[in-house]
Amino acid sequence: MKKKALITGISGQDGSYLSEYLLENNYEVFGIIRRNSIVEHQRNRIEQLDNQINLEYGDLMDSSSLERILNAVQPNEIYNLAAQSHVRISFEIPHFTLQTNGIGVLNLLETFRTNCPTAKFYQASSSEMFGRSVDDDNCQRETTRFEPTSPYGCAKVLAYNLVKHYRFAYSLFCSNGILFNHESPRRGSNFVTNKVVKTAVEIKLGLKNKLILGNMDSYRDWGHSKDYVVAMNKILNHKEPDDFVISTGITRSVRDLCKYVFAKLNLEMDKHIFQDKKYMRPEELKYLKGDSTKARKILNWQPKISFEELIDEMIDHWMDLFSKQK
Ligand code: G4F
Repeated sequence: MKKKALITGISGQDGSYLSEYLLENNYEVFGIIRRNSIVEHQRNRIEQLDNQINLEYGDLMDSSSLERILNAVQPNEIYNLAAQSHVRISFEIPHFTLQTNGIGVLNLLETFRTNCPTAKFYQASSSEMFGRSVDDDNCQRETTRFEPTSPYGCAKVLAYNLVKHYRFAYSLFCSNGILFNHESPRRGSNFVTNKVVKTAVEIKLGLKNKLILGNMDSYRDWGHSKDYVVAMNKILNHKEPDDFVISTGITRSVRDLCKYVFAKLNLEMDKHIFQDKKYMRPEELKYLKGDSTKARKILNWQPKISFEELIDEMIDHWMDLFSKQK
């Protein structure tokens, strides 16, 4: 019998790569999508999988939909990837972010506990939970304290704690993957990597002249989403529920990212990049560098795609797309 995986947020970057990975590994894949007035927007990352996955309309804020779906599917594995995932926007819609990323997780945990308690539950926790906190060796790991610096980070800490609570209180298999930033050509183009790459390619092709950014001096540990979905599956197939940091261990500033992309495209940064307060955050998370030793040792996981390969793939993606359009 094939294992059944249920993915919330299946139409997002990670949901689409995870679906592909699970299908390759002989899973039956079910996904929850939210109603959207433009249907194509929800499906463009997963349309290549149209006949291979089962989609259901639902919402983390609608417990009746969760109950209907979990009850009918009886999944072996639940991956909760649904979220309001944009940190800066979480300052503008803090209530919605807390509801979806915090209470929404509680709704899903309760539905899981009461409808299919033998399933395994993965929660998409985030390095944003570390916020201001860095260990003495300049890394963040599973034992680093959480000091979130955004409504998004606060909500993710709530969800992380709920997941641990359900593990201990009800002996359920619930695990947190604490993922550092992970990108790909499927990343939303309002996140910094894809914004920089897409706009730089547009500048190269003469379609735009300016790239307007916020803070260029924050540091992030960027990996490839394709590598990180493998870790999600390994976390749920470990013998016991636990929490794991997933990261590359290499950190770079937004400025370094721009330097790499602009050099690759033979463009001068100073001529094209400008900063605007509107992209700055009321409080910035300045520095992320993950130590994923635990996942590397216990799960035998490691990232395979380098930063350079990741960014080159993103550049090629936009070059192909815009060149075709031209
Ligand atoms: O790409 P970002 O928006 O990602 P951020 O805020 O680190 O969050 C991402 O990673 C988290 C993991 O730690 C996830 F949990 C979360 O869901 C999301 O996937 O911003 C990265 C950095 C920030 O310091 C930001 O201030 O880039 C800086 N930045 C500078 N200019 C900008 C811009 N970010 C965006 N989105 N847009 C800009 O114009």
